[in-house]
Amino acid sequence: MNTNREVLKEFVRPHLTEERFRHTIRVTDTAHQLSGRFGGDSDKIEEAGMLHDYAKFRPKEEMARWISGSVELPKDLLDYSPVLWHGPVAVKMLEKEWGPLQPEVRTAIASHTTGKAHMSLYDKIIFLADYIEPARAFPGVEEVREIAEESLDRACLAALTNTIGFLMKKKQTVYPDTFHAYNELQRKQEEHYG
Ligand code: DGI
Ligand code: FE
Ligand code: FE
Repeated sequence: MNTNREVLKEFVRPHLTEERFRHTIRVTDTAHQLSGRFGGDSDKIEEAGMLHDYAKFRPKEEMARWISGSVELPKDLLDYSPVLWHGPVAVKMLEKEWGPLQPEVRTAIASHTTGKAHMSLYDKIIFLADYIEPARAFPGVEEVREIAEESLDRACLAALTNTIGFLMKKKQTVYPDTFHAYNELQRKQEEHYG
């Protein structure tokens, strides 16, 4: 068995519910499948997948303190849903509670919920794996899974389109980085096919 996986499992398990722990394993396995198709280093995928929801259950007040207190974390997060805070905050908590993270792992964890402009291969793989892991049942997820067989960019774009549409239909705000991610990938498609 992968020793790194065992170490990561025991590290994250106490921080997650059983259901969230199982989601974490599914995201990591899905990320490895995507990486087999699109590339990337498997140790980095493993770490980013296993750690991406590390801060999911931290109290809102604690996450808000991390955001206010860190020079690196964008303060505008505080104007948006607390659901968006656990990725960026996890990176800061992990530096203290786990150890140094490689840059690719940091940004993949930080951007896994919102996406961002100029996502790296790792950012896209974790973002997409979180969206399409086998237990996800959002409307439209099956189409995103099919696109993910062929194109990482088009699959991320489809996931972003669904999420933005879903948030708007529910009359919720959308974090600007989500639009930046959408715009960049949409523009890329237009340049290819337009
Ligand atoms: O932590 P997970 O439940 O595994 O998934 P996640 O970190 O992707 O959180 C997803 C939720 O965040 C999803 O239900 C949509 C919601 N959300 C709220 N505001 C925004 C947002 N997602 C994006 N991309 N942008 C937003 O502004
Ligand atoms: Fe998450
Ligand atoms: Fe997740």
